[in-house]
Amino acid sequence: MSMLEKVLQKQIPEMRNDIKAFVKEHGAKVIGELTIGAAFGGMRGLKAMVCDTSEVPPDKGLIIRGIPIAQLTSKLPEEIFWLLCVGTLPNAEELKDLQADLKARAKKLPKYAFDVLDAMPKDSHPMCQLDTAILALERESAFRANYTEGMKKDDYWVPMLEDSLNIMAWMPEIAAYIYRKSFNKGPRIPADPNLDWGGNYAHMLGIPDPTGEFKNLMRLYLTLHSDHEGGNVSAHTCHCVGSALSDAYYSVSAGLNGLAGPLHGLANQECLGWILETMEKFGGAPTEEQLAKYAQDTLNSGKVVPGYGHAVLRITDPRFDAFHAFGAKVCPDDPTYKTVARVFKVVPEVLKQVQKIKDPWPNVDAASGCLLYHFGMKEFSYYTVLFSVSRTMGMASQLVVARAWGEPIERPKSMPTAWFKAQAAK
Ligand code: HAX
Repeated sequence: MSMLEKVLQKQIPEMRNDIKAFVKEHGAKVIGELTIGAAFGGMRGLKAMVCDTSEVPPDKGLIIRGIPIAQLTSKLPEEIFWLLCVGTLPNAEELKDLQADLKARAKKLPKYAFDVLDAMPKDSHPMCQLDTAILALERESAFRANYTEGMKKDDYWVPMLEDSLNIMAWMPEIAAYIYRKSFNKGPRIPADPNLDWGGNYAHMLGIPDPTGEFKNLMRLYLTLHSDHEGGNVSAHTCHCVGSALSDAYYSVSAGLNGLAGPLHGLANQECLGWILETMEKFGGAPTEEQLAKYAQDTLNSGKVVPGYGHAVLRITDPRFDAFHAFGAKVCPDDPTYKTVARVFKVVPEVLKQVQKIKDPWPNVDAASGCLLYHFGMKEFSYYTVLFSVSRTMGMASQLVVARAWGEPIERPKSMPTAWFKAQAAK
């Protein structure tokens, strides 16, 4: 048994009993109110879901198990996965055990995953390819096999962890293959057994990396995107599908389909596109005045300025700050990075003039693209796949935790518009 499973085995019964007792005692307490605006407004602000892996206070940004993301930027993504699942960071021995487990699992990636990808048109969107490959691997699900045999409810989390770890272990090789295949980068690059999870993904992508900074960028990228509480589209979708006891392959693939939307994960591909558009229009890094005008023109044409705004945050996203700082260290003179830094100076002021925009500040997607571009990863349509590899950690850990405490099937009540109108008339 892996050290991760052992630690969880110890802590889960207590967590389960604690939640059960809490709900039994306080289940009838009222903790909020529901407005018509929230019902018609994407359920904004409705505190009706439980997520213990991370939280996102609007004025602080991402906090993973009590630790602000700004304090986690030097950690490896595997350490973050452990933190998400367990609630504390792993010690050196535990980290080593998790890394060895992921490497052993990676070797068992079924080859038919590549056959499925090879059968798809080369120009299928990389996100569609990724989601399809993960879904195809559902055949391997330990959860489904155990459920069919009649496993006890208290044990659901064990095969859910098993499936989640396999998806985590297989994700980098599948994602790297999609990159190399879709963009004619040459044959698949075998894993390097000496590298960590994130470093190995960077290695298998095959981006030239003489300084090792691309590997560092990937580690940072995977850490920063790992989780963002439970209500965002991908986390919520994964969670909802999982609540029907669909296994991790079904659930993660479903969550990734949500991440592929332009208002969610796809924004990072759109964001760099917007930056490059400005550079093309003005023949290099635009001035602050030119950028302000371009942002205004974007708004006037009815489009959003990608990389800015957030459904929950009301500050500059600390994950943006982390990328910004990485760029300042590694490529301060890169014209695309310079443009991103300049946009950060002027765009919030432009967006502040639009009353309806609640958050004029940059989100995580505003800076990541220019760093990828700097290292030569110029295929925008691939960027959300990087996000997906990372967000798998959040979705998978949330699935394990939900099965651990026995969360029931999700089933909010919907009502017709006429019912809401009748309530308003009362
Ligand atoms: N540019 C122009 N208009 C914007 C805007 C922006 N950057 N951000 C918000 N608005 C508009 C909204 O479109 C909305 O207009 P309508 O009422 O006409 O539809 C209005 O302002 C109110 O929106 P809000 O309440 O401030 O924000 P929402 O919670 O509705 O939406 C979004 C949050 C992130 C979707 C939004 O800010 C947006 O579209 N931003 C640009 C796209 C983007 O960067 N997405 C990535 C977000 C991070 C993420 O999840 N990554 O996965």
